Amino acid sequence: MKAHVPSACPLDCPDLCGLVVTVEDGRVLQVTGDRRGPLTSGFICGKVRKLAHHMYCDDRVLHPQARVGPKGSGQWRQISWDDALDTIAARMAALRARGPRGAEAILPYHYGGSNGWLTEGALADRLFRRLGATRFDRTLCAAAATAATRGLYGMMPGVPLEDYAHAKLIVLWGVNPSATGIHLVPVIERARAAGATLVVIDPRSTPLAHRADLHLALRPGTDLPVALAIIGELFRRGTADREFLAAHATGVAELEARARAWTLEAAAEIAGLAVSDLARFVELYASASPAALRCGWGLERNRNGGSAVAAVLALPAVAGKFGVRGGGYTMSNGDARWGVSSETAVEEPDDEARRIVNMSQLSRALREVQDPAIEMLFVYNCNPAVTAPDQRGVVAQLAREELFVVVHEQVMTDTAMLADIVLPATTFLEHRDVRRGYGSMRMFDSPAVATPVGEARSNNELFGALLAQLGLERPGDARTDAELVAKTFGATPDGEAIAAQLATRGIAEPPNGPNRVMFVDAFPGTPDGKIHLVPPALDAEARAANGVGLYTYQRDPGTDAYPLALISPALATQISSTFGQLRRAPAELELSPADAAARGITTGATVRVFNATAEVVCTARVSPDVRLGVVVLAKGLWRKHTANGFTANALVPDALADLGGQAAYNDARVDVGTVSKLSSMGSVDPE
Ligand SMILES: Nc1nc2c(c(=O)[nH]1)N[C@H]1C(S)=C(S)[C@@H](COP(=O)(O)OP(=O)(O)OC[C@H]3O[C@@H](n4cnc5c(=O)[nH]c(N)nc54)[C@H](O)[C@@H]3O)O[C@H]1N2
Ligand SMILES: Nc1nc2c(c(=O)[nH]1)N[C@H]1C(S)=C(S)[C@@H](COP(=O)(O)OP(=O)(O)OC[C@H]3O[C@@H](n4cnc5c(=O)[nH]c(N)nc54)[C@H](O)[C@@H]3O)O[C@H]1N2
Ligand code: SF4
Ligand SMILES: [Mo]
Repeated sequence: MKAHVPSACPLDCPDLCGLVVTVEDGRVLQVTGDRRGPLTSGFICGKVRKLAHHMYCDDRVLHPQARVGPKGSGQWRQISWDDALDTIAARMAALRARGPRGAEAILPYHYGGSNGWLTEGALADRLFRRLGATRFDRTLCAAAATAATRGLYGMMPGVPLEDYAHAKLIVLWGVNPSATGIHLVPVIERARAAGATLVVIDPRSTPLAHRADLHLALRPGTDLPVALAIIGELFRRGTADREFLAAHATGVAELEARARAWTLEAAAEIAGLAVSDLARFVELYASASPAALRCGWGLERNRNGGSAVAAVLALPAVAGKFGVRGGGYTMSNGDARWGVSSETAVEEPDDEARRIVNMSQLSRALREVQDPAIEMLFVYNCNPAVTAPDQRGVVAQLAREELFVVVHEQVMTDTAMLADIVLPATTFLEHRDVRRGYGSMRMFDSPAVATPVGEARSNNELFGALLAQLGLERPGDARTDAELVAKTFGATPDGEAIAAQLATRGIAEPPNGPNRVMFVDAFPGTPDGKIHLVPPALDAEARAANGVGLYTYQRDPGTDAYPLALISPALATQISSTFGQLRRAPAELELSPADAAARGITTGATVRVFNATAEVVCTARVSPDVRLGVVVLAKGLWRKHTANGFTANALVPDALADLGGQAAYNDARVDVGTVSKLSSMGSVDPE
């Protein structure tokens, strides 16, 4: 019998859509949007409308399997869950038995691709903490932005996306909602219909840049001088809101000094912009209110990224844009105050004395970390073979015979291909999860609505079984999803209020309401309740990373040999690499008409994108939407999408941004050449 059941989309997307899922005999037939949340409005993106294709595709992992041939050869033997768990638990126990730090030879590796509180942390964290495995720093995404936001404002909800409808000026800075958070687009259109001005700051002409009143197509990695020059100019023109700053901010004089070092002319020169366009931005921003600034993640992924986000987020403070509905900034609305923590149910504190590995430097860790070296890598919720920097290094390390690699996955990803044991994982309609939004300020508790395919098991089933098998369970541990949820929400009165909301409609608002106005009823979560414009801790962190400190521009890493900036923005059809197995179209490198002409490249040509580390062979597309000196190869492509099995990540150095240990994807510098012939093995002869 067909049923229409409510669910929610936990994919790594700001919108957190409510869903209506049509299910028949445990099988998903259709997925559409519902109206429980304020943003979804009954429509969802094409990716999730086609979720059934993902769930029932030929690449789905159905059973546990062990490799039989050499690593990566794709030869597998189906094994039982019991055998798989025995093998893994025995290896873990043996490493642990070597001594007090023996288990540090185990490295868990995970991100939050489509995972909420039940499938991201919970029993996995409990297992690896109790084992004493190497700890792990989650830095593939938002690490620099989070460090900057929390440093300046602490935990503080930003402008709710639905409040952009009230804005008279909307600034989209390094963000492309047309692909990465589509429900903001109609809100922006509503604001524009009511007379709002739209500014887009992005090296590419994104769909909204085409419609914008002003598009600043800056060079990648130059947001810092641009934002500082704007701040400096606001001070120079006397339009900085000194009264607001005196009441609500520290570090004003210090920021002013560092910003005044930049003139509009100097910033325009470095960023490749017209001075008049920068001046126009200053005028617009100084005069319009409410002004809503949506900061994305494009600007954090370079050596200046943390400082750049900090400077951009300082703008509404300097210009006095808070205190009205629709005024201020939005970075991550995951910082809404919920009064509950997913940590509560883990039952095992993190031992900060244990060593930690930065996930953005996976190849380096597998190659260099000693005493003990990493012997077992346990990957879940993640696809590092195509999402981490230094792809060549990562692939070479994963392919080492001595490294035991376990991958818990829904589909046979490029990472799973390099595993010793692959375990079948449920998708989000096949297990329960609880997720709070980072754009939409809502939380959903979404039950399992479909029967897991094959022998797929959820993360908590897997990690719960390993805890039991290794004798690491303790009396009173919350074990089932229901117990974990009860423990999480039972810990505080706020949690109980949220649980009551979730129990009635599956959706909850933050205890103090979702649509707060910054500096009216939402204030910085810093200890003194003030904005810290130059937080000493961030200054010190940046200094440790770049030798000079916060707000100090590090020059472009381009060289004569590799002059082009390679950026890797999101695809509309995938979430990072998720759903990539469904993509048939080959990878396309986009480049500007002038850069293409200078190299004799036309659309459809096979090209080689290269630097000293690697090369990627793919098809070129000449596009007027890309600015001079920039080439674009999307993030999340799979190895099958290029002619030589490497993607943008092979060209990405494993150096880090200035804050948060963030991967500096957009610091890749390359050149591009045509390719005369392509052998069947994908090796190339450069022309
Ligand atoms: N469809 C879809 N939606 C997604 C995702 C996806 O993969 N696909 N990913 C999700 C995840 S994990 C995240 S983190 C978010 C990311 O959401 P966004 O931040 O919107 O995504 P990106 O495409 O990475 O980057 C946004 C823009 O930054 C620009 N950019 C690149 N370098 C710079 C720079 O130096 N300065 C400036 N100002 N702009 C720059 C790019 O051209 C791009 O248009 O989206 C989420 N939503
Ligand atoms: N070149 C370049 N690379 C980038 C970026 C960039 O800008 N440029 N940005 C990056 C960004 S923004 C991000 S967020 C990262 C994302 O990096 P990843 O997290 O590695 O990427 P995803 O594609 O989201 O991979 C998630 C995987 O987890 C699996 N999965 C989903 N749910 C579950 C579950 O419940 N259990 C288990 N066991 N598995 C599950 C999915 O099938 C999928 O294969 O990539 C980064 N990579
Ligand atoms: S990926 Fe984003 S837009 Fe698509 S259904 Fe999920 S939350 Fe909504
Ligand atoms: Mo991300």
